[in-house]
Amino acid sequence: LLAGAAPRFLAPQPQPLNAEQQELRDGLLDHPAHIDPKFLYDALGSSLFTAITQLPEYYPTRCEAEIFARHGQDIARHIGPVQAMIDLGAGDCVKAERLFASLRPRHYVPIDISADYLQAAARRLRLSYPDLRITPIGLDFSQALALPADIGAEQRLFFYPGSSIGNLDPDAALAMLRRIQRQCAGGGLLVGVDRVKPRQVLEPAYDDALHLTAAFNLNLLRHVNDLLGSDFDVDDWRHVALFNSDQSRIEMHLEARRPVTVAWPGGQRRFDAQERIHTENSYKFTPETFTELLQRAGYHDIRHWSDTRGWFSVFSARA
Ligand code: AVI
Repeated sequence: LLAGAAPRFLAPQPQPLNAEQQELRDGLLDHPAHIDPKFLYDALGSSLFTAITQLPEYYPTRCEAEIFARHGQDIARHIGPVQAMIDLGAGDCVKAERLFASLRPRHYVPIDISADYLQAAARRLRLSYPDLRITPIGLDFSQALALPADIGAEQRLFFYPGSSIGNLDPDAALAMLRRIQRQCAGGGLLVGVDRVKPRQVLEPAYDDALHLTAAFNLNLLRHVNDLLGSDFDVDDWRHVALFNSDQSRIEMHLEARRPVTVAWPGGQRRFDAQERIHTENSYKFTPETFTELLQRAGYHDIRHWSDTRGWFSVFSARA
């Protein structure tokens, strides 16, 4: 300090935002605002989703399980021998586990953005399957799908159940299917896909009587607060789910109950009452639209199986 100069106190400067924080900020400043659905899955979000799959209204999980129970042997025959089973968005790994007996993989590679949840699931599996090699990978595979070199290139099966492919916009879904195709040339893909059906069935599945889906959607704001340092108050927001038949998708939004200003280090956004943040799309397919998508992504020898009501389909395709 120079003699006689008054001491100056600098206001603390906000830290520069990391890539994830920039993505969140850009989405919040957009019109309309949006948050990528991958941010639904912190530890609590993953647990809430597991609870949702047990709701009477949320049919996809039960329909898919019915397909594997009824047609598992036929599906396994179509797939052939499996060296490594790579489970995209594995969560609690329960779906893959049900197929171990029929597919008999030697190596199981569960991948999930929610790394802690995945590690706990892998620990549980290791106790039940001491002879199975298990390599859990905590990864956001929505951008890139780099697999460790020790996962052999032969007889790879990518397992992408639950219609998670439906949470990607059409261009991103095609890009994802192509990325998988490049990673498993000579192998295959087993993918679950939700089907178009009446709004009266679709909308309650995403807006259930116990409000678990509302909690799942609202929990996103707490996760964003953790990641971005924002000050969302969950009580200011309402869960909205609707079927957009033109786009063939369920949309989830969070709607401001009153005028709200949300601030984070270095920025803020004012939302009017009833203004929405778009938080998820869940696309619904017909067997024809999904077959065409697989063909465009370079797959062949495509077969599919459905539940008795024709609400859900499982596709097996060669890469
Ligand atoms: C994970 N994904 C396939 C679910 C779906 O049905 O789109 C996520 C979900 N969102 C609300 N409920 C469930």
